[in-house]
Amino acid sequence: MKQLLIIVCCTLVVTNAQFPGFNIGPSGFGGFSFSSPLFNSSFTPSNPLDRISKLTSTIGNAVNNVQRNLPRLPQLPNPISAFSRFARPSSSSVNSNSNFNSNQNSNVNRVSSGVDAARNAFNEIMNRLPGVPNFGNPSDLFNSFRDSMNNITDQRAVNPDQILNQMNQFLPEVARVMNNIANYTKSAANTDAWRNISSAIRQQMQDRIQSMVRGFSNITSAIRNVANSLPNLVANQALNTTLRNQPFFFPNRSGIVHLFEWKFDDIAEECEKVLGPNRYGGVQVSPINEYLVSSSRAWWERYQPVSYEIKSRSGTERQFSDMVQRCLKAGVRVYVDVVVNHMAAPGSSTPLYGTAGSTCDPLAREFPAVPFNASHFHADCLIDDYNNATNVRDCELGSLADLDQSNSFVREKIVGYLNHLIDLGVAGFRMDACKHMDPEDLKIIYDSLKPVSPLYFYPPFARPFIYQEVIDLGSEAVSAKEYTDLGVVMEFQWCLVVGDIFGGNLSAAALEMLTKNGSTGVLLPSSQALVFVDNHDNQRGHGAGGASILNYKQKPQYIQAVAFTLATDYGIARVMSSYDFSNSDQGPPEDSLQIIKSPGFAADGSCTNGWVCEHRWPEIRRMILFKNYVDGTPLDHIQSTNETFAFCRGEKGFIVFNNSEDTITQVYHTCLPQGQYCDIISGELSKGACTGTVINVDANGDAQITLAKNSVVALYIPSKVV
Ligand code: LAG
Ligand code: CA
Repeated sequence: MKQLLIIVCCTLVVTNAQFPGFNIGPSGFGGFSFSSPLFNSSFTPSNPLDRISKLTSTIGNAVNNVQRNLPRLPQLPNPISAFSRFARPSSSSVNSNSNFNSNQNSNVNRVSSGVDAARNAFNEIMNRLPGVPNFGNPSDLFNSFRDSMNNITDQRAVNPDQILNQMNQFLPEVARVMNNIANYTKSAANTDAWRNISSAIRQQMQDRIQSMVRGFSNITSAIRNVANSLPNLVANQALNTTLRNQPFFFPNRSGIVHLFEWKFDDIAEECEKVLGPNRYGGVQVSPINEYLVSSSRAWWERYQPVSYEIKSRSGTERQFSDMVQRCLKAGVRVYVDVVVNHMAAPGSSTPLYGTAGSTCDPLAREFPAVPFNASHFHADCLIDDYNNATNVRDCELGSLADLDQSNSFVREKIVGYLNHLIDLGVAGFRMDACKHMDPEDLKIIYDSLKPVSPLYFYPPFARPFIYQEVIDLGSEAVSAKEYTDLGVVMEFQWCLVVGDIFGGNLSAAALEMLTKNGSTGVLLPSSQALVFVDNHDNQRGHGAGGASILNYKQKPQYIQAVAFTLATDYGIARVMSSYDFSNSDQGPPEDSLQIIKSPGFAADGSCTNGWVCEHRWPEIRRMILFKNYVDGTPLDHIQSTNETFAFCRGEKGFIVFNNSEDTITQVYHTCLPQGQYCDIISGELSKGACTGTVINVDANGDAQITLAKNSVVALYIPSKVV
């Protein structure tokens, strides 16, 4: 684990060049910083690799110095005049001109050859990454580095320790070069002698400075390439992500909140104020690429793509990228809803317009902003037979133009879009409409994706998290099982069963099938399943599930269902966060210009302006804390009747449900140490006092509990009053 973090850190440092704003090269210089709490905390002083962290910050400082001293140079047509403009009288200009000239000349020589050397070296490394050599002479460093790679054919044979040792050796060299450059630019900025040098030397300098600038820019991209190639090296060393089932939650966090239709700026703030502090694991955003502007601005316009430009009712690419970084800083991962089965459907007029202003003609299959044309789509036919997999996959879902994912250009465009999102720091994807795409094609697409970048605190070489929408209630030609080798699959039976149980149509005892042990043979394997009470479709009668599905409108039942989903040990949990709706097409709250309204917040933390914000409901956010706390404990001591269902999570937590219309009092075994516990559904422990129901657990771990109709009581160690 330690090694893992270290690789993350070093790569993080070396590749900080990827952060927006840092851009060395002819277009100018921006901010550059290495600070990161994770980075700092990952090194212990006794660690021999501590040195790497020090060196990398030395390099960072040097680069900062270079930037500080050279700020405007590349933007001006004549670098020499830029230099003289920078030149300020200083005591150092007492040097005689000739001395100064020859000193500076040799400085420039040294620097530009240093830059060239570093650039070449980085390019070499990039071509062939670290092996296992010993370096003697620093000047042979980079070559040895490359040569040592020649014999390595099996990635699994690569030893990360040795690679880190090499880092230890090559970073000083980089630091040295960068420091030289920094010193040089400092002296250049502090003297006015530049004005006096001969025109011949000026010319030479101009050339060299330009080559230096080019060198910088090459180094930057080479470093970036090194970092991007690094993930191919030690695959599988740390964490097996080949099943793409790791959501990459930060420690002691879990649960993905779908902030349906939210704007990026609002999501960023929500990450900082609510999701981070309440220890949610991640946030799912609604489709962010350009889609159809529908006349009614229905929510479902997001499922009619027009291009892969990131511009939606939620905001621009810039806003999205800022949001990802702010959420990451708050410890919250970001997942994007990705629609690539189809493009927009024909409408009543032509052309149709997208949210970025692009036009398209879906009937003619023309989407010039991608560009897609008729050759990239399946032949025209409507899906009309769910017992026929080919019909389901190669025909149109409700006349949405059906992309042909076996076409290499189509794949390339999809992979390009997803890789771009990875570059922006996302942890993974909700893949829309997977039932309607061939798993073989999806496999090729997923296999072509880059690893998530260590720059954003992912383990090295990890594959993105993928959760696929395959609505399988057991009766169709396409089954969810066809997709579980590719990534996680949404378990839609969950919505149905949990809805029927808490809706009062099924015995509470049936909850057992929603535990890891009880689910075998009934549900998908727990490690490949994502579960939720409702999603943006079935909460409003779209998709499947009909009247069984619970949503925020049935509050007590809904809270029970969500509490159960978060308390059990099955699957990865997602929490729906809605806006209030009265008809099933209705889009998000908007103003008179059709701009989505930001949520407002009442004093008690609940949302206003038409937003429901289930994720802020105290019962739900406290259950996230419960979930995190009991993570890894066994689910046992199941106690069930037709109306009630209770279980322990190790000796850390206990929960009990009553799905009947009657009040029930009963004694339960809680597995908890003796004491008084605050029920975290009805209240919480605040300054040592419980604002809700207090439950007495006796010396045997038993407690008499009275449950109101359709209610749940949850206790855990942190809610112990005394
Ligand atoms: C999904 N998963 O497989 C999404 O979760 C779901 O929200 C999408 O349907 C669907 N697949 C396609 O991505 C949604 C609405 C549909 C809507 C569609 C496209 O549930 O009702 O269809 O997005 O916008 C709409 C109209 C249809 C019409 C269609 C084409 O509602 O009546 O046939 O557009 O014009
Ligand atoms: Ca299809």
